[in-house]
Amino acid sequence: MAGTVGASALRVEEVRRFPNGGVQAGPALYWDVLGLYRETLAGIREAGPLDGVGIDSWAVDYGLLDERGALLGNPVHYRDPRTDGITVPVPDRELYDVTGLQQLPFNTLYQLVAEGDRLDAAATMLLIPDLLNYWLTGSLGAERTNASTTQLYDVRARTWATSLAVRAGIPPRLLPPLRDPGTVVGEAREPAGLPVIAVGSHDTASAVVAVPASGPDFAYISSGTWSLAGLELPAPELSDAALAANFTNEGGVDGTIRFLRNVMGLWVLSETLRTWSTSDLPGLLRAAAASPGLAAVVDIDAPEFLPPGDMPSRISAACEATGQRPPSSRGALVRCILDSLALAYRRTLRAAAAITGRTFDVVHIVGGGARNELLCRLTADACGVPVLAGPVEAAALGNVLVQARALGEDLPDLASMRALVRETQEVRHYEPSGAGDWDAAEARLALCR
Ligand code: LRH
Repeated sequence: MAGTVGASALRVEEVRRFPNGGVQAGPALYWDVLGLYRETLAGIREAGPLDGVGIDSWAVDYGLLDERGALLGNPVHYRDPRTDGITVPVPDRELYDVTGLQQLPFNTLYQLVAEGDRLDAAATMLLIPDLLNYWLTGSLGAERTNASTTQLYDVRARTWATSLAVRAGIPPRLLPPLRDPGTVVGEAREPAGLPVIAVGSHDTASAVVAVPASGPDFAYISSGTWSLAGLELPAPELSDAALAANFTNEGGVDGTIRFLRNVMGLWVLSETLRTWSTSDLPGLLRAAAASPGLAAVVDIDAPEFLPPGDMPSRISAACEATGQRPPSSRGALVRCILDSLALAYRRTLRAAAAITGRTFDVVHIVGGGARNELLCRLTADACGVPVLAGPVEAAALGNVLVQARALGEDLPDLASMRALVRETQEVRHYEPSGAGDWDAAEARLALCR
């Protein structure tokens, strides 16, 4: 994406699009990280003269480098089951006290433990954007918002949690110096001299920068492959209630905390389309809109929906296991996915508010899911507050806003960045319609959980 930022001006446009996804090769599911690097270089070239470049990506995954800085093996995809059954000798309460992170099987901590003695040959671990930055510039470092997703980062001290790493058997030498979003990583080797800037390199951190909130009482859903649903806080929330509800405290831009949960997201829908070998999403969404609402709901966060595969069969099985009639048409199945997502947003956002003692009077949906009108409408109905949907390209906007500030643009704080997003980007408004008995659906699902 190429972005332009100025007084009353903010634009991003697509320069180059390429597929990204898991590559199953033999027993492991990998990323094609060299392909990503090649496409990144091609995209930078195609964008023409630039003032800077910033990279953000999904979290938790990494490459290991040897002493010379050469890649040791191909980065593994977090949906690979290699962390199944992996544990660390640190009690959950203590782990949460230090890192504030939700337990997800694919947190970097567990992935590194799963590496076993392969770590012996490694000198450095670089998360994906840091790895691409290293290849671009030769500079080694760990940008803070993404470092905060590893479960190896001390959320209060804002340092690597080295003693925790040692107890888990992870050599602290692997953890490179931390850098803040908005600092300069270095100059690209190609095109020579191009400033490479650390942004909120966790895509969700960049997306939350571009949430067009006008006041403090908002909830957000960064909606894409995952739906990251939660609140922005000034400090981590590490209470027993937060631990029990498995909320995460990820680091945001400007020292904020993203208090949220990973809801399984549109991944379930995209895997459904892949299973059916169709790309007719608009047709399926029309059929879903015409299907009766809340006919069947599943716990979309259940672990069986994490790995790639046949989601329609898994959804039917989940309905049967909970005494509900499985959806009998494609439209009904897509409706079941969207109803279940909206129900998970309601559960998650209400829990976030209850745990923190805060309230929200609007839910912002940013990212690709903001285009899905039915999902936005269902979210407004489920949560009982208005939904403001957009911008779709929130992560790219948050990325260029932080770059622009680093390069001298007058955007002193998140509020000024969000004001510029409000002024320049399309945002759609959905009022709750009162349709659907969401209380009953929630109670029905709670009984089955
Ligand atoms: C979204 C995301 C999310 C992480 C997941 C691995 O793209 O970065 O915030 O939990 O990918």
